[in-house]
Amino acid sequence: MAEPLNITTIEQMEADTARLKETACQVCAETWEDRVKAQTPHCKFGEDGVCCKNCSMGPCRITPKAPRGICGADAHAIAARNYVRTVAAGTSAHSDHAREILHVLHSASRDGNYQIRDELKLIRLAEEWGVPTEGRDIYDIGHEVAELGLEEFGKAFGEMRFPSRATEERQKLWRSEDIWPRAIDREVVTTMHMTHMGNSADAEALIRQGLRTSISNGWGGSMLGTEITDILFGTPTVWTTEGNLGVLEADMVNLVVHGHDPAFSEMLVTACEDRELVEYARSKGAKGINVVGLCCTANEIAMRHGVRMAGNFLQQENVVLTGAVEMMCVDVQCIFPALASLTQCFHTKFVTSSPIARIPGSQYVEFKPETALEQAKMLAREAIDNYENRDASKMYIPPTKQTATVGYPTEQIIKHLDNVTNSHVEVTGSYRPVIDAVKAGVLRGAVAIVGCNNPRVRPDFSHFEIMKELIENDILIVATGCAAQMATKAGLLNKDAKNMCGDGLRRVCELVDIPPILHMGACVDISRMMLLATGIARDWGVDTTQIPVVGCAPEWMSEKAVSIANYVVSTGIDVYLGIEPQVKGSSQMMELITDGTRKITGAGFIINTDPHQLVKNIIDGIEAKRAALGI
Ligand code: XCC
Ligand code: SF4
Repeated sequence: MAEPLNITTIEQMEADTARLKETACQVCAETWEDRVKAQTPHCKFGEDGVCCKNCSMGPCRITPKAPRGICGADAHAIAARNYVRTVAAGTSAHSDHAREILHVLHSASRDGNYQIRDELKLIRLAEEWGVPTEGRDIYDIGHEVAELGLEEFGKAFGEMRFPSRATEERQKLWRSEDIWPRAIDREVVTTMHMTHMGNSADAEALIRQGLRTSISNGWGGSMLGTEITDILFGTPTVWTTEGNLGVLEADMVNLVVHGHDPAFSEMLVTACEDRELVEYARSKGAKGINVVGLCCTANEIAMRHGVRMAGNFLQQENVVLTGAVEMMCVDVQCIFPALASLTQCFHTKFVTSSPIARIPGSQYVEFKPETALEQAKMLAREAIDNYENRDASKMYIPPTKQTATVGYPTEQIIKHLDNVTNSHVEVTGSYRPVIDAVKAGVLRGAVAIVGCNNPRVRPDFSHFEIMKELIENDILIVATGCAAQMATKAGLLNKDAKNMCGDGLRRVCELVDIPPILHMGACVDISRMMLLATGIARDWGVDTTQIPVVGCAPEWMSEKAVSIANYVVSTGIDVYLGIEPQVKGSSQMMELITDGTRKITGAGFIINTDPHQLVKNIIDGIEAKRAALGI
């Protein structure tokens, strides 16, 4: 047996939360735990997806006595319409984030606030899109690429570009099934139109539109978000960092960034490195400025700067409850409006920055690329000024933290594989070594574990159990979003975690010098996973649906997650869900999301709310894929 490992258990994390809950009581603040109680039991109609309020004749709710809404829509139509609207909302969120980043690229200049950091990646994308590069200024190329990227949202004719990065088989299938997206905004609008009162009532037609909309996200908005972010801020590299509440420092100015769009957080990181500001913090009695991240913004800056991560989604209130945060700066998505009243119980300043996420009770500083650095410095100064307002009687920082190795985009994975095989030049730049390990059975397969945490289940528990069991069974994990941060908090991104693995995976970790769970980034970076799966399938000579690779969202909660799950299924990859989608009131919808999509894309959802059962389902699924490949 391997030596005992330094792992933070769920019980330890819960003990920290319980201790911080005492502070909440002391300052008379409520937290999500209280609101969960107040909201329980949840509305059954909403849970089952059979409440419609798409017109003012309703709301209509489906019961055995009233099987149709006033217009005659049945449970299947209503559940399907609600569901694909969720896909459209999730697609909007990721894609609008990408649009913002494209505008930042469009305004980037040599002497401006934002520069182009990865010129090679820009050139490669320009060539892919037929943008001339010879003898041109890199900023001219960047601006033209940004314009073309922005056209992906609303072009009047034609279709989207990135889906042609998929395997030949996928592309053919997306065409024959007529789900190749035309433009991002167009698919979202079509979905909203189809679900307007008096339009589609056919659940299957709606599901198909949901798939097409989701592809415009995964092979569109999200992929643009990832590519352009890499071009602007650099393609991530491997960093050793730390995660969990213990990254907050008692004797430093703590500035927390939270959200998703790295344009804001990158600038805050830069501002806080400013020597003058660091000196200013010292003059106020602090040892320096400590920038830490929450949610996906944390993933973005951890992978590019090694910035430490304070935690994932359900940890956002805990961070404030330490009483040690001078300022929390947020951009978009996954921000609890509750932070406004909670921060008011402390000295913490709560700064919102985007017209997309306006929260009453926050200090609103609209963030603009032209004035970004100036604004970031102004905020950092304000955070420093706030240091002296701390109230020691309300302060407690749990010391819990773990070391983590993060930053494995596909480029880094390939690089690590090349290091292993650098004696055989012919395999450089390919996934052959992984494929060989999978074929030999040293690795059984891979699982992408993604998504949020969710109080519908014991938070982080499902992630932990599933990750542990998979690596014990020689299944490699790639992770993004709050799932990746759960792994960080637990210590599973530490290279020593190889000692928890089965013999095969442990050998691979040693040989390639990686942890058994590869941190691939934020939620938009699930597009990286699609390209990883595509690269593996190509080098294998099969389609993405055939390789022993699956997706898993054990504790998902957001609309983005529903859009993601749909584009992963569209890519032919099964998705294992630990939380039920809200369609249970329609037998037809349950059939469509689990088996119906299988007939269209070759993949579907497997749903199980018991994490131990779910992990068995995953292993069975991977073994079935192996058997079908004859390995
Ligand atoms: Fe949000 Fe991306 Fe979910 Fe975390 S994982 S709670 S969406 S921060 Ni995407
Ligand atoms: Fe009711 Fe139909 Fe209106 Fe929905 S669209 S609220 S089911 S009448």
